[in-house]
Amino acid sequence: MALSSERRSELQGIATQVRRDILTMVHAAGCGHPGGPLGMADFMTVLFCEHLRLDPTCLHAPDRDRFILSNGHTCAGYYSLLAIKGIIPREELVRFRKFGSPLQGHPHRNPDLGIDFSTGSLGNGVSVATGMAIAARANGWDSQIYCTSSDGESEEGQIWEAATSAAHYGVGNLTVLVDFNDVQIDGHMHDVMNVRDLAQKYEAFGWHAVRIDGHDLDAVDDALHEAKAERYRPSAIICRTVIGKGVSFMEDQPGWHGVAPNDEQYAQAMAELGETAAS
Ligand SMILES: Cc1ncc(C[n+]2csc(CCOP(=O)(O)OP(=O)(O)O)c2C)c(N)n1
Repeated sequence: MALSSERRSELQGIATQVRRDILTMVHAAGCGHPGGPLGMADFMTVLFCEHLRLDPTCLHAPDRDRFILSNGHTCAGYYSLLAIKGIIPREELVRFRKFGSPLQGHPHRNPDLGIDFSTGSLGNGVSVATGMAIAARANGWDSQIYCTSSDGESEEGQIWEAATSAAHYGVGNLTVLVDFNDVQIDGHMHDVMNVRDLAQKYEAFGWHAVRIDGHDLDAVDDALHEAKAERYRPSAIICRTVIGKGVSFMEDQPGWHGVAPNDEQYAQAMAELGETAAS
């Protein structure tokens, strides 16, 4: 079950590629959200490349796994991974946020691109994912439903209505990965709105919940295996991350929540990532 050292270094290379794509897309668009997806790149890479059953061969299969990016503003990394999986043509990535592109600044549902739900208005994704999990079970499908959320999004009351329902209906096929970087749009969470221990909260709502280092590929992989083994409880994986991870001047800086790097910053960031990029 554990990642081999070869696979771990391949995944590290893919996560670096995702980070480079995020910067290239946001820089080309001149706007967007680089910080969040840079922090999520490691756990999203493990999810997409090791667990999520979504690729060009099963795109339209009703019983495939589903994915919802409930913190929709972090979509640059999501689109990069869809390209890495061969679902989105790579050349589309630089049209991110451009007029006419299917890759807008928040995900727009598109069955041909494997985008399972439109998000951006925070708070909705866990509810929709709960519905998908109930539907999959009712149809007898062996699908896992994955949904990301964030510490900032956890301020939304609807998250906790969904958490109540998911536990009530015992959807063991639902896994929520929460990006806990202690940052939201207006600053650090602990200054703006302290949501405290989200693992304890999910547990209190009847979920299986764990706290992990969201940059530790093995910890993410283990947590996803454990979540899949849960039959009757939904799972929450609280991933501790650093916003802007991988780019020295963006790390733990709330200012990089939603600003594009200028040419000089972009060059510096890409140089930093180049040192460890996949060949
Ligand atoms: C319902 C709703 N309210 C407000 C916003 C504006 N908004 C966009 S991102 C964001 C902060 C979300 O926090 P988090 O996801 O933790 O931010 P990050 O870690 O990506 O910086 C807010 C309030 C929104 N998209 N939807």
